[in-house]
Amino acid sequence: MAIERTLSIIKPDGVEKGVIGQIITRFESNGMKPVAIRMQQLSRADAEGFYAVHKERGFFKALCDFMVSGPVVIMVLEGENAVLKNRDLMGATDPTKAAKGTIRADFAKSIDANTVHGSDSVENAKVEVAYFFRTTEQCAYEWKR
Ligand code: IDP
Ligand code: MG
Repeated sequence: MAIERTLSIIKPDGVEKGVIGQIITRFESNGMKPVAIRMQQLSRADAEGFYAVHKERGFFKALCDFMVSGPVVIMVLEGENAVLKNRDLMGATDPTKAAKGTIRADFAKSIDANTVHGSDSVENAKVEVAYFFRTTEQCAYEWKR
């Protein structure tokens, strides 16, 4: 399997709840390593640009309002099959439908405040990683097998 990189965001509700460490532990215990991490208060322009694919959707304004409501933790995760693995660990978008033991099932309150973002394809991961991190801000990690 290929080593991939994916973008993960711990949304304002996850930061507020104090579960940054627990969420990163889930990534690390499932074979993914952060290669870049930054805590940031997103501006409205940051949030709208990041979620531009959803700009015609009814929930776009609420989503951007939520994403600027407090600081987030943005990170690049690296590991085998990282894009899908992260999506599996996150659980479904709607936390009431998320599988038991997933991040959203365990920590999320609602579809708006659903604790984490994760890229949904290798192609989108490249775009999303580049949106937040310069190449020089991403560390190289030598995988020991
Ligand atoms: P994802 O985060 O699981 O990839 P997307 O469909 O890409 O889900 O939507 C981006 C974000 O927009 C979701 O995480 C969620 O917070 C919000 N969202 C998506 N669908 C709805 C909806 O039907 N109502 C309200 N918010 C939504
Ligand atoms: Mg998505």
